[in-house]
Amino acid sequence: MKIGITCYPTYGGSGVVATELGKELAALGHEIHFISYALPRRLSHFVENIYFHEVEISSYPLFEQQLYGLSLTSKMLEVIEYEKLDLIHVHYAIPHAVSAYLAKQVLKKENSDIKIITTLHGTDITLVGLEPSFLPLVKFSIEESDGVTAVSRFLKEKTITNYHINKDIEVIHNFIDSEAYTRNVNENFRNHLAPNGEKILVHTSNFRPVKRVTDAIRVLHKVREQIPTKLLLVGDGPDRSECERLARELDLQKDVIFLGKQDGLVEILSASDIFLMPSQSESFGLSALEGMSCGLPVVSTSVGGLPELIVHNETGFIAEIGDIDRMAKYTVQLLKNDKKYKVFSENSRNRAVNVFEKKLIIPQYINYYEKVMGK
Ligand code: GMT
Repeated sequence: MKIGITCYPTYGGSGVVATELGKELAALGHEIHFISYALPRRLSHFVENIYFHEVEISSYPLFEQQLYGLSLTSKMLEVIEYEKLDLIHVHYAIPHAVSAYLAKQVLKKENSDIKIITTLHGTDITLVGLEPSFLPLVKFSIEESDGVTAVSRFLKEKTITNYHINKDIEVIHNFIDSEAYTRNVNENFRNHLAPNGEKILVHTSNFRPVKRVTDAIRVLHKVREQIPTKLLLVGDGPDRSECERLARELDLQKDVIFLGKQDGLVEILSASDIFLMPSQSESFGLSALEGMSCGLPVVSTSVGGLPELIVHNETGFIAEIGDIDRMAKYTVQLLKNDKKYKVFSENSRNRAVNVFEKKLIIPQYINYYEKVMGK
């Protein structure tokens, strides 16, 4: 198949899923055309069967704001026509699904039957899409897509109830390359981070308010009352300054290690003991899956799709949003009991491999493409 993929190219789960999916499809012989405003981060080197088309955003003195949605439609039109695409798969509804819909309408006049598949990832449905000004357009673009997938059962249900959508939505969970994401401890690195043999908690995110990163710092504060522990914070975003301020206020500036944006996640996850995910909203939790694949038990909140990923009392523990005491209690339980920790760590790895490995999930996308294409 010849497939166009549109996603946000920066850090973020939807871009990661889109790019890794494209790479896997290309490896299976499909021709993949990424259409985005910048090269997706995970597409850093040449891959056979993958092409990149940059959306040029026109500037003109009259346009005080950029016309990204329209520029994207124009680029889609060009790529669909000249590369003879069979379908366009857009990741994150806003504005990608609308841009694709418009391209399809333009091409109808030329008897094209390009198919549009939209994958819903999270805040496109649970937060941004619910803004009254966006809601009707998000609903419309979902209803007009030829196929729609959601990354969890939770997100599917939310879409149906919040947008009153009467349409089949296919649940296809996030996936992991469990061979790449496997525990590989670099003792020097671990000793550097925790020179006195401290335990290590880790959290990776884009530091948006929805991730409640400050809760991870408060959990560390509680855990340290019982066990010497460090917290690695990977990523960057709007709440980073607030996190740095809180770490200073709690006198944890030496124990909260801000690593910023990082590419070498496996090394960092492998050096850690427990993954913390205190999110307020999380449609699936790809970063927690990356941790699980590296053998980390996850202590998280019970929101969104997290219970579809984390099995309470088997691969980690689930608590209510903001319940710092409980998250700290669960963390201490695991850190204090080596035998229990080992069982949870193995369960985490096994669940990542047996349920969310890319070899199991990629065929679900291919089957869905074929269904939508009417094959
Ligand atoms: O919805 C977002 O926050 C954007 C999106 C992204 O691009 O980072 O994240 C979502 O998509 C991931 C991949 O499908 C999911 O694993 C994340 O749980 C989800 N984030 C949220 O729901 C907050």
